[in-house]
Amino acid sequence: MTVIDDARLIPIRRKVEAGERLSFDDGVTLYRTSDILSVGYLANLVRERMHGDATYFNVNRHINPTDVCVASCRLCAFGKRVRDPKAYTMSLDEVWHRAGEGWSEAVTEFHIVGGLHPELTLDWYCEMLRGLKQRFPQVHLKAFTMVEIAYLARRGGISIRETLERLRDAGMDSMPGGGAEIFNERVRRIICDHKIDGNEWLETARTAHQLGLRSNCTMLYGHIENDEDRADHLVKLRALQDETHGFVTFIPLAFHPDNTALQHISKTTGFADIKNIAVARLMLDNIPHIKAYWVMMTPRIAQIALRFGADDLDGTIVEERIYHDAGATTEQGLRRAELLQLIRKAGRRPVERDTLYRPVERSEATFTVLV
Ligand code: V47
Repeated sequence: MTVIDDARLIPIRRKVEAGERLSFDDGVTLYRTSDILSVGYLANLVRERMHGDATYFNVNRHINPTDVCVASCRLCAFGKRVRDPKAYTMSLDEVWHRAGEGWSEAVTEFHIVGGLHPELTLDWYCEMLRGLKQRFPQVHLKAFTMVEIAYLARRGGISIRETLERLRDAGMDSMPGGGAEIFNERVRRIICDHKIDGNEWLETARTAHQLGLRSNCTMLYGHIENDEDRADHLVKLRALQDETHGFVTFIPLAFHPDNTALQHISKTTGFADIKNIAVARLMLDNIPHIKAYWVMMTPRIAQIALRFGADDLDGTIVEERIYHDAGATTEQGLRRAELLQLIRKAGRRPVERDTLYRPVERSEATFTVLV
């Protein structure tokens, strides 16, 4: 039992201790309070109830086949116009070659996302996936945000379901959580007006889950959204999860303003980053994992988050572009040993996992997924 400084949290503590669901209003109250220790205490209670001391990480590699993007979102520093001399698009051979580069430790996951390229076709992406599976049959392909799927469907003149089926049949194993941003339309119109809207993002996720694909989900905070927008976003994710049970992990993403059209906005603080982890753990009672994405939070804050509701640090990554284009000063990748050290020094028990959280046993160059 801890001392609760903010009396508004007392009814919330009662609900959390009784395992009851929190409401939209509770979410707003949690975002409004400065009593971060009480919020963290409650989030840690839930985290330990669900996972004990286990803290997950994976050995993965990010691949961003192109930064060409037709969307021009104000929030983004990664996407470039097709004629921008600084834009790049990898050939299929380059994607396959890049996938095998980097550290010697065998990766268990490729995390593949890119811009909305006006010329790359669904067939091109399917060939990319088939080529990766052929060369790296043991590696899980977590590929394409709901935004990329919806764009490929629209360009190809086919349904979202058929697009997902074709990608799945070509080797897509699951999907990352990006592109959700904030579902509120007022905010979305300002930060990413050329993207699918919140309902379309949710509908695409629903279809993916109905096809048996698992995915992650995210929320971008620290720009022009308010407490109600964030609580609403979490409640909408929770409602879809009640229906499909398809979300594996939630990742709160802090807005990085550098080199974006919103660079006048201040960077988020450590306080906000920790708070977003804790509130997510409390509100998303049906999503198994909360990820403290170290690239975005810095390894130091991500480590603290392991005591405020997070049970996952993400992975080795090797080469990150989206956050580094927007001013992230963290490393491009971390070694497995560094992730182990961060987790152990937080007094937690590291568990290497695959994308679907099955434990992994490994030597340097090979791994076995324990089922
Ligand atoms: O979709 C883009 C966001 C996302 C900026 O599923 C920005 O395991 C902050 O989704 N500042 C990509 N955020 C990252 C992402 C992700 C990362 C790690 C793990 C997983 C997972 C997913 O980053 C984008 C967008 O929401 N983003 N620009 C920016 N300037």
